[in-house]
Amino acid sequence: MRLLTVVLLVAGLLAMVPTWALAFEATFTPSMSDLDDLDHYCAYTWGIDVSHLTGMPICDIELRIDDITNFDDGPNVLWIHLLDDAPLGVCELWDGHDSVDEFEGSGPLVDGWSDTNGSGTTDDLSYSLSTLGLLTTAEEYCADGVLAFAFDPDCHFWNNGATIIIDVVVCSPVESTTWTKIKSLYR
Ligand SMILES: [Ca+2]
Ligand SMILES: [Ca+2]
Ligand SMILES: [Ca+2]
Ligand SMILES: [Ca+2]
Repeated sequence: MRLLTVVLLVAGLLAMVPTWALAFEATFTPSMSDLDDLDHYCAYTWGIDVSHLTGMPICDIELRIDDITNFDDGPNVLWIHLLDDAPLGVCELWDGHDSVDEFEGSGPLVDGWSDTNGSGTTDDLSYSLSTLGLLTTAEEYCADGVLAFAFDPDCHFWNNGATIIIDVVVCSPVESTTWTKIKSLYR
């Protein structure tokens, strides 16, 4: 009777402890931190290894490009896409200085951004895939351990670096193992 009482008390106490969840950020930067200053003559893919995050709920994925500005005051556009796959790291491709979005149809468009405030003024770009409605697609893309972004600068964009931040949640397995642990204590 005493043993049963203790077991029930412990079980009751543990039932009051909520399953904990720990949120953290995984930050990725490319090997060429500024993506080679996004040269007009080129297009870029950036594949990142997210295999260590497999199975963890993703709250958001954010792409940032710091201090970006076009090299002159002429017409310009920076095409940005989300891709399912690309070689890991940064690949620089030749597009011959054209004005065509090199990755049209390859994956969802994140933005076709244009610098409208002149070459002397920089901007910090920030794209939340959750806000853009692309998080579910991104999670599907992450399932095989690789997520990628693509950039086609159709002008030349100085910048101070690109970053991808993935917000994930790690959940405690406490609830599923509680009863097993209690029983093992009294064997
Ligand atoms: Ca280009
Ligand atoms: Ca500018
Ligand atoms: Ca192009
Ligand atoms: Ca993938």
